[in-house]
Amino acid sequence: MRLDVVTIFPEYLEPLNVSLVGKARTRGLLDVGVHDLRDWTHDRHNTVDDTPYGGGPGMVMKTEPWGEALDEVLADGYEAGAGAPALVVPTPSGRPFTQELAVELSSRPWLVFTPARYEGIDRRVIDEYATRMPVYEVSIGDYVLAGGEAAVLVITEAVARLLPGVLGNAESHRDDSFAPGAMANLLEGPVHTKPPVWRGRGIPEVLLSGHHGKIARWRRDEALRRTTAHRPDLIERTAPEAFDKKDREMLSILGWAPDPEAGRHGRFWRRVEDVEE
Ligand code: 6GU
Repeated sequence: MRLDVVTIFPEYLEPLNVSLVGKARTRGLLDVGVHDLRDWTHDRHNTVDDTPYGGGPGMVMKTEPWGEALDEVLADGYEAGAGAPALVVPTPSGRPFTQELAVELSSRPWLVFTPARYEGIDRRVIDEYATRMPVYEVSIGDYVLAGGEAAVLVITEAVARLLPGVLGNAESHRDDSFAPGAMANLLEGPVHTKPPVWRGRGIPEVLLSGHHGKIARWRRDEALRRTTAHRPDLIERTAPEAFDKKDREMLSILGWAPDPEAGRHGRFWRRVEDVEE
């Protein structure tokens, strides 16, 4: 896979040299280009922004540097035979970045990222490139960052670990917490390693039992415990068939009960205090 990033802060993308993504690069699984948007400015001050039409606070990134930069980066990739490009535009007004979208992006041969600063990029730039290639406007969560560079790092890491050969075990993605198409998406429970006692704290007995069935059940119960506590929405959107008898027992212990109107609202379990008699 080829990745290009056009930014006014190329040094912000240094982490792409490190750890999983860095290793994928040195192993030739990932070809990354980071480009300074200001290389495509022609004035003394390397201006990339201007005041917004219609007024209002902040500045807007100008069309011309982005147009020239993207034309050149795209021409270079085409020459190198990178495959069909897609533009990834990080923006708080984008669609939510999910594991499902990470999987979709990981199947593309070439991603070009356009992280913006200020109030964003002149809309005409995105509209222009959308006539030539798929454009993904993506948000990484419900909060506002000062710029899109950190989002590029987030998206890149989520995508890179899905590429063939990057992680050791190809099977493992299927069991990711948010793997698309899973019966239920549950958060992972706790994990432990040696020593067996640390500051007086031991390991749950069952993990030392060697009983694989009991261990799997314990992990599932812990996942249910954690998910009800931190992400009740994941329980509520799970189809009832995804919960077996033991799951239902655990959910009941955790204070969850079948929704009396199950089926009509597509949610099966709800917290007992929400249930009306
Ligand atoms: Cl992708 N960019 C910015 N600036 N803020 C964000 C974001 C992206 N995702 C969430 N907040």
